[in-house]
Amino acid sequence: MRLSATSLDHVPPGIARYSYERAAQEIGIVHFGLGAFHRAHQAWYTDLCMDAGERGWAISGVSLRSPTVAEQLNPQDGLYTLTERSGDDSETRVIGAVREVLVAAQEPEKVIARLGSQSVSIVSFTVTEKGYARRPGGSLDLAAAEASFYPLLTQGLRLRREHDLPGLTLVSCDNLPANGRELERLFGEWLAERAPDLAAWVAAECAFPSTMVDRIVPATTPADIDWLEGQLGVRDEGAIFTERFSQWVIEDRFAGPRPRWERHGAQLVRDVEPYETAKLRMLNGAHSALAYCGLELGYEFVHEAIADPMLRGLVERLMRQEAATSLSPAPGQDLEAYADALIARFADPALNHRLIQIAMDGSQKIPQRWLETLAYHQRRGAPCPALIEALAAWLKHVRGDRRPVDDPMATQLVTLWANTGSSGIAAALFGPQGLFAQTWQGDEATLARLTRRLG
Ligand code: CS2
Repeated sequence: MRLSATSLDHVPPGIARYSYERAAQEIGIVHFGLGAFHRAHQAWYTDLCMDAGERGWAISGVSLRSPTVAEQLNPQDGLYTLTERSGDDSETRVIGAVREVLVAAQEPEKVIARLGSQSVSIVSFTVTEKGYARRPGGSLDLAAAEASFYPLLTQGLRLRREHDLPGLTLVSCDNLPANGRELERLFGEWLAERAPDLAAWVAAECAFPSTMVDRIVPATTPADIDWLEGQLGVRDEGAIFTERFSQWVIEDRFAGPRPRWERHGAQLVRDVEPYETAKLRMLNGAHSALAYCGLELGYEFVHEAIADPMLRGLVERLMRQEAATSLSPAPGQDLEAYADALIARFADPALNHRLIQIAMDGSQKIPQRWLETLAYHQRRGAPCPALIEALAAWLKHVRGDRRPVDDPMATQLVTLWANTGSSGIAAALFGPQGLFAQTWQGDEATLARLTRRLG
């Protein structure tokens, strides 16, 4: 039996669940990219808000093309469970916040109608780094944008303007520096090309807060789903497993109403930047290093890689001496304590977080995770041996001869490798004309050091 509104009675009473009347909640949020992360994070905070009595924040989730999430959740009336794991403990909650999942490729009109409906005031995004359609230097790739959320968002906003409805708050929840500003800039570039008549209205009526989101959410495995079925008595094809830790720092800049997420642990702040940069350079930077160096050494999971004394040393150095020293912390932000907490989170074996999951889309991730730190230290003439080691492991990974490379630039990188060989690849990417030179251009000695590591 599948989990659903009717089968919920079969779930043991000890399992926590929402207590509000779902059918009475209007849709207040449209979310692009209803993957595991959103369901473990924003949807959970929003569920807690409605549980505490707030109304009208049901979520309409949009998948651009893949029907997978719709097939998981729609037969379950949008219901799914979130299980927090730590050591041997686990705690499961049935989440009611998601009303429906729309597949944009199948029913674009419905998505546009949701965006244009009066009850909606927030559009949020977890479309991953590549969903923003940025070129390596940061400008908008119009062709890639065409295949992402940009056209739907434009049509939805146009509908609002035609009906004299207020604008929307567009909340980016992806791991990009200044993600709100970035979305605003990229969407502005898009509008200038494709809908210039809408640009002034968007600038006046919409808001783009930046947010820092943090929760480690490994991909659910069939074994997880089987285990949970044993606990629940019903099968949840949309089940999500995560850690206990969760953090959401949101810039207080909204165009209209919003849920009181801050009553359930989110932090509303004036400036997200110090938290966002610390998270990207320390947590995500360490994660990517563990992924490429760990895979090279034959590890499968984050907790295995961090237990290796050599990798542990590398990550300690990367976080404390290279990333943390490149940051300007906010008052009260303790980067040493942050590094300690990150090591403990990585070491938790309950998560089974696969390195290959993190290794995905490296070309979209490493500029903000590693290259900005390298650029900072290069200006000061300070070496970054841990980051160079990590970069070498990434270069070896994208050569493509060890395991499949899941990256929108995979073909380009494999071809570059074939053309330049190990003596030329570092310069092709990070030399004066390199593909990533706009973020970090290595000096000769550093590029030579990097090249030697490829041996
Ligand atoms: C990870 C992130 O897959 C990855 O690239 O580094 O998804 C990471 O787990 C989250 O940002 C944690 O908040």
